[in-house]
Formats: sequence, C-alpha cells, structure tokens
Amino acid sequence: MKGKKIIVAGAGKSGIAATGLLLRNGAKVILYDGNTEINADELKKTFEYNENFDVVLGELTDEVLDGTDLFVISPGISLESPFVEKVKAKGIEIWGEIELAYYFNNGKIAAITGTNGKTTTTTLVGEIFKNYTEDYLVVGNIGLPFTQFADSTNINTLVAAEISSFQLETIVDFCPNVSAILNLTPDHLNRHHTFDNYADAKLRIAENQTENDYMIINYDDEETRKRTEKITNVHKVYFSHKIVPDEGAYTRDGKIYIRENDEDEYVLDIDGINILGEHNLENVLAAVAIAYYMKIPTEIIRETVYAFKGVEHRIEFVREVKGIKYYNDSKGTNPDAAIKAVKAMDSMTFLIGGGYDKESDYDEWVETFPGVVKKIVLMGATADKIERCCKSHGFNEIVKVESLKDAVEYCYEHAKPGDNVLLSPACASWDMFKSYEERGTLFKVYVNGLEDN
Ligand code: UMA
Repeated sequence: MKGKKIIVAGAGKSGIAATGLLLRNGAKVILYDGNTEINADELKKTFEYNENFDVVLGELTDEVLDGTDLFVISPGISLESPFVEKVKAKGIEIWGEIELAYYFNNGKIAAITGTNGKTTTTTLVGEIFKNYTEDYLVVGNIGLPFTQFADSTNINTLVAAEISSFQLETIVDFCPNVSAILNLTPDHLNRHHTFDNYADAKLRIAENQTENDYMIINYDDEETRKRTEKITNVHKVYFSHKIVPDEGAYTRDGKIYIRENDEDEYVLDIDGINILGEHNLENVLAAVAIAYYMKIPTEIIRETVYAFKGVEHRIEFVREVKGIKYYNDSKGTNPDAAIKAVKAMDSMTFLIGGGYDKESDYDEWVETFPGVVKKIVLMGATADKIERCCKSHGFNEIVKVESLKDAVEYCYEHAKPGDNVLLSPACASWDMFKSYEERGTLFKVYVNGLEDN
C-alpha cells in the first residue's frame, strides 16, 4: 500500500477507519463523500498522518480518479451509483472495507452473516473469545469497523466479525476460517433488487474458503439449507434443534451437543441459557458451533453461554425479585420486534408498553397477548390508542400509568412469583426519553432498586 494512490468512498465509520489504516501504512488517500455539507477541514484534523491525505466532496471527477491504484468503498454505497460505474469503466480495482481489513489481518476470523440474529450471535462469540484470550476483536457491521484494528492483529488474534450483505458484495479474497449463515429471509431489496441477489451476496461469505475452513449452516432454515447445498469448496457443518446432523451442533433431551467424527460431545444444558425464545436457541447453537470450530474448549463455551445475558435492551434479563423475572426489551421499538419478545416469554407476563406515536398498527402485537400477557401496563403518547386496540380484540387487562417508574412499581406490587415483567413498548421512546437506550437504562435502574424481601 505504501505510496499508492487510494480513494476511499464514504466518510462514515467505515471510510474513516479505512482511511486511518491506509494512512498509517503509507498510502496516499483521498476520502470521497457525495455529501457536500461535510466539513473537510474538520475531517482532515481527524488523522495523524494527514500530509498524504485529501478530501473530495460532491462530484468525483476524472481528474481525481486518474492514476488511482485502488478504490475502497463503504458498505452503504451502492455499486450501481453513477460514480462507481465511472470507477469500474476506468478499470480501477474496487475493494469493500472488509476486503481491505482482510488484506491487513493476521488473525483467525469467524465471520457471521444472516438476516436476523447476527448481532446477538457475534456478541456471544466475542464473549466466548474474551473468556479464552485477551487477544480478540468483535468487529464489522456490529458498529466497529474491522479496518480500525486489522493491522494490529497477529496470528493468535481471534476475530468475531458480523458481516452484512453489503460488505460481502465487495469482497475479493476475504476468507474467514469459520463462516456462518444464520438464516435467510428477504431484506435490503431496495439495494439487491431480488431475494436471489441478496442471498447470493450472503453466500459469498464462503466463496474463498477451502476444505481446511468451516462453514456453519442453519439446517432448520430451509432457505439457508437449500441455497448452501451447491457449495462444495468448504467443510460444511450444521446446527439444528430438529435433527441430529452428521456433523455440527444439535439439541437432545434438553442439552446441546457437538457431533464430530461420529462422536458426541456434551456442551451445555439448555436450561442454563438466559436469552429467551427459539430464535435465541438458534443463535446459541450457531455460536456454540462457531466457537467449537474456532477450537475453543467446550468448558469455556459452556461458562460463557451460561453467563451471557444477551445484547443490551433486547429481551435482556435484568433481575429476579421475589420470584418475578424482569426483562428489558426497550429495543422493541416497533410491533414486529415486540411480538418476538412476547413470544419469547416462558410464563405469564406483565407487559409494559406504549411510547412515541409512529402511527404503527398494533393489531398483530395485541393478538399475541392471550395466554401470555396477564396485564398490559400502558404509558406514553400511544397509551390510549393501544388501549382501544386491546379492547377491540377483547383484551381488557389494561392499566395506564404516568411514568416508567410508576409502571415498574405497579408490576412489583401486582405480579406474583413465577410471573415475568417485560418492558417491550412496541413504540419509539422519544415522547418521554432521549432514546431507547435511556428508557432501557432507567428501567434497569428502577428494577435494580426494588427490595427483594
Ligand atoms: N455516501 C456517499 N454516497 C452514497 C451513499 C453514501 O457518499 O451513494 C456517504 C454518506 O454521505 C456517508 C457515508 O457514505 O457520509 C456513510 O457510509 P455507510 O453508509 O457505509 O456508513 P458507515 O458509517 O460507514 O457504517 C457502515 C455500515 N452501514 C451500512 O451498511 C449502511 C454500518 O452498518 C456498520 O456498523 C459500519 O459500517 C461499521 O462497519 C449499519 C447498518 O445499518 C449498522 N447495516 C445494515 C444492517 O445491519 O441491516 C446492513
């Protein structure tokens, strides 16, 4: 890279990290962004090695492009953008930010993709690595660009990377030691146009892998299983909670096992998992298989899974008080996400809902209440609207409160041992809070303040 002229497109998180990496390693970098409102001078101050650095905003001219050795593109930029067409026409090589990170990487990579569950699985794999070694990274679509750390890795570094379809569209040689596809349902069709294109981008995660590498596949997700059938270049293993695969992770009699060379190794008891719902059992199975094939001892996998409380604000177990379990799902900011949380509840539940009005439709959410929700405790701008919706579905166990604190206190006074209390508002937080994070954090403060005697 030394002395090469490289254009980095996109001045978001990925572009800034990629620029920093390239400057540290002696390249001449032009950071390009279509947004002319960006302050170029401020941007220049970000980098220590800024004598080889320039910023171009707005239009990308032939003059800037001429003599360019490499074009590094951020995941948010479509390959169909007119300026990218221009780059292709000039025969300049295009790498995604992940490809650039891979070029500098010396570590062992577990790359995780799929439509849902990527963040939870990547976080759990990262926690497992953390309990095994100090030399680990959790990077990628999860929010920390891989390029920020790629050149500080060594052969012992373990990398847990969440990888999106956008990032996979622009790989060249990227080859993880272990790849995983969690599931495939249509998403990002505005960029990929068809489900086939989207799925094909995801499958590229295994494109450069060999028989010495592993690809972990969700057997129970038909789309994933079928679409990976044609892949033959990599050692494929499966995870399932329905069948016993020839090789991989599976469940039997309430336990998770790994099967390898016709031998079964016990990993953990499903009872010990603290993240709820079938979707989370799949995430745990995936993480177990990924960690196992990254050669992490099963005791460490077991201890980490037992200690893992999930991603913050997503069906996060907070505490048990007087036999009542409290869950924080403040990230349930729309009915779809909130439905997953209700479905994940394993006993009768006091549900705290309501918030900022995004004009969502609450019918499907309310339809999941019978047999699970004992009482809905409503607050915020949508309280009346949700109340009407509940009543129209014949669900009348409704209480309205003025604040989140009142909601927690009501549940504390009325729930019985064995019940759950779940904050999963199905609404954004902005009527009463700055963010869903603030709402979730306050919920935890109130719950942690409850007396347990
Ligand atoms: N830009 C242009 N021209 C364009 C489009 C964008 O110049 O045609 C510029 C914008 O003006 C902006 C910059 O590109 O300045 C933004 O780049 P970006 O969208 O790639 O954003 P980053 O901040 O670099 O964040 C990206 C990922 N974003 C996307 O894939 C859209 C982040 O995933 C990721 O966490 C981050 O890199 C670190 O690796 C976010 C995401 O929404 C969370 N991902 C999707 C998802 O999870 O569903 C795939």
